[in-house]
Amino acid sequence: MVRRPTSEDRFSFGLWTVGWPGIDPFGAATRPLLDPWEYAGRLAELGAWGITFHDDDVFAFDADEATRDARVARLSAATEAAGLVIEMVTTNTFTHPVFKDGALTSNDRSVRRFALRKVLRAVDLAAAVGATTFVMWGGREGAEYDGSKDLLAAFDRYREGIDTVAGYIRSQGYDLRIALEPKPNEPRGDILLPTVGHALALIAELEHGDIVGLNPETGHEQMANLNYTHALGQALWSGKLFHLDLNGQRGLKYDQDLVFGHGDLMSAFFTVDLIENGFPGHPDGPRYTGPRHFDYKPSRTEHLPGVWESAAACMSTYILLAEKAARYRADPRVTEAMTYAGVLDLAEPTLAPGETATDLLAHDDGFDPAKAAERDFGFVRLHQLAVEHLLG
Ligand SMILES: [Mn+2]
Repeated sequence: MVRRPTSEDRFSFGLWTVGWPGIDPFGAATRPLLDPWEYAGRLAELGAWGITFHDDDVFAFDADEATRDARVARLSAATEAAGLVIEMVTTNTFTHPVFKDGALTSNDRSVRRFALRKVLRAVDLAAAVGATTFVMWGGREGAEYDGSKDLLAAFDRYREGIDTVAGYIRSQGYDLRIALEPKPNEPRGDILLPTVGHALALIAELEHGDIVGLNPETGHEQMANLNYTHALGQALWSGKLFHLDLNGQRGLKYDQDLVFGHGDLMSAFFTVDLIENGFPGHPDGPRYTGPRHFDYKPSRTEHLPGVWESAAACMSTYILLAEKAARYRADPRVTEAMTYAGVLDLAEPTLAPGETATDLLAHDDGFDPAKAAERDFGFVRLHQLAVEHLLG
């Protein structure tokens, strides 16, 4: 029996997740689309703590001011009544045909100016509803054809766009941080900022980079054949893990957005282990303190019961993995295997205090490569212990 999630778990869901009616490039909707406020009560009943949304999840792209305000007010009231928080808001700069060549990096300057206005208005909305993270996913920033984009200018415009938004957040005094969401492809053939590493490199070039971090998504890294837990590790190491999108992906194919753990379960185990327990051997090391946010899609084979079933499954799987990861870390056999493997030795600096490269070159410490090469690391035994905890 899995324990019921509580607000302490800080589980949150995008409205577009449970609210996806099943439209895909080949098929029409398989479920009804509910109003955004109808999802809040149901998610709260399941034990969720928060919700997130794109501007256009709540009001239509071309909604007038009065409609926009009325719908946001209605959602805020429903959210508050359900005891949920709105922890993150983001902008839809990908659905409307105007964004077909991108938003902040469209070749058409008038589109870039319109997109920036739309993003800035969503920042105001985020602050108004009390969100503390503002996600920017540039799904249409990219190309199908290498000759169609001046890449130097595209990075300049991307930097200009993000810095303009970050500067605006700062000038308004909002308690908001931007989290960039990398993705390698889909909907564009190639998307700019395809991985966590690319996004970190762009952040380093920003004027207001201190309030810009990352929102890495499980499936997005795995679509690039990369290790999601490693991506989280480097983002944490860089002080840039601001938010998370947890879901499931099975290998190199379209973005599946499966229930968390319904893809690479072993990888999900180590993802939860890192989030819940931090880096081994670093009790005071950097930790993720944000929401446990799910960005998945209930499969289009499911009708409404399956929607709620799948949302509950994301949370149950997370809880089960967290319990197993805690037992893994507490197991003396794991400590012994980690010690044998040298996992905890990596924290010791390679040079001694005050030692320079010249000192290192001058000093013969009698190291015998042939002898050192005989070392057995025992990584397989350590991993098998993880497998046994995961299975048992
Ligand atoms: Mn996705």
